[in-house]
Amino acid sequence: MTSSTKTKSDVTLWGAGTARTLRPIWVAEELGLDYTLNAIGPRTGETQTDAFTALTRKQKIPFMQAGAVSLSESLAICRYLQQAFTDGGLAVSHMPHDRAKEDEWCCYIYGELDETSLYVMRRHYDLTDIYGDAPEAVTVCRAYLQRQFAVIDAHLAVRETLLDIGFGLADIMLVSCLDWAVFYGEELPKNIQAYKKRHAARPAFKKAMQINYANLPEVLDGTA
Ligand SMILES: N[C@@H](CCC(=O)N[C@@H](CS)C(=O)NCC(=O)O)C(=O)O
Repeated sequence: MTSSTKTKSDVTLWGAGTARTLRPIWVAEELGLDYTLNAIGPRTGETQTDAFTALTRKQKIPFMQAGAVSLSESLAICRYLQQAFTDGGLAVSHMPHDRAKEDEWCCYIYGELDETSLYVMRRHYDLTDIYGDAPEAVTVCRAYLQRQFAVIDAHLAVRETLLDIGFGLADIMLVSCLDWAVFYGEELPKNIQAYKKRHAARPAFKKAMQINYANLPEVLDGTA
């Protein structure tokens, strides 16, 4: 993954194939970074090897190393890249209130959409062989997700991006959850649909999708 037009970096990412691994790859592509990707997948055994466990005892992807910095957690990795490489295509929050607003959106999206709704659905709708079938929990999660979508849809009625400073980290968090929701059969409200269409046209998004789902062509061609 090297090119003369890319920003040199010592960033290495681990992980591909999920909405969470898409995030740091997308950020790296927006920033035009020259990075190395070890495209290990979830539930392949690759997160359980001795070598990967020595990097992170969590045995989770995504994971990142850059010099002496080692990070797990998709949001933390994205935040690090956004702050460490400020010359790319992402808005950077310098003012305390912008930074706090960005954190507010990122925490909301991560806590309410990803962890509380979509990941519970992943466990009890998608991965029932491992975590068990829980149709009632999935129904409640779907309703909860739509309540959060209504909040976001109202916010996006008069905006192109979540924050006034422009396209950035919070948008990457949100779009990654929108694709995930659609994949689980959820309808997106009108303003969110337009927002998703607008940002899915970004070249860095398209490239990140190709990289992240290289081993899952059914996700890319919509037949999954
Ligand atoms: N909060 C973490 C969650 C990471 C996570 O749970 N990753 C899953 C894949 S989406 C994983 O690595 N599971 C272990 C495995 O599948 O081997 C993040 O956002 O990075």
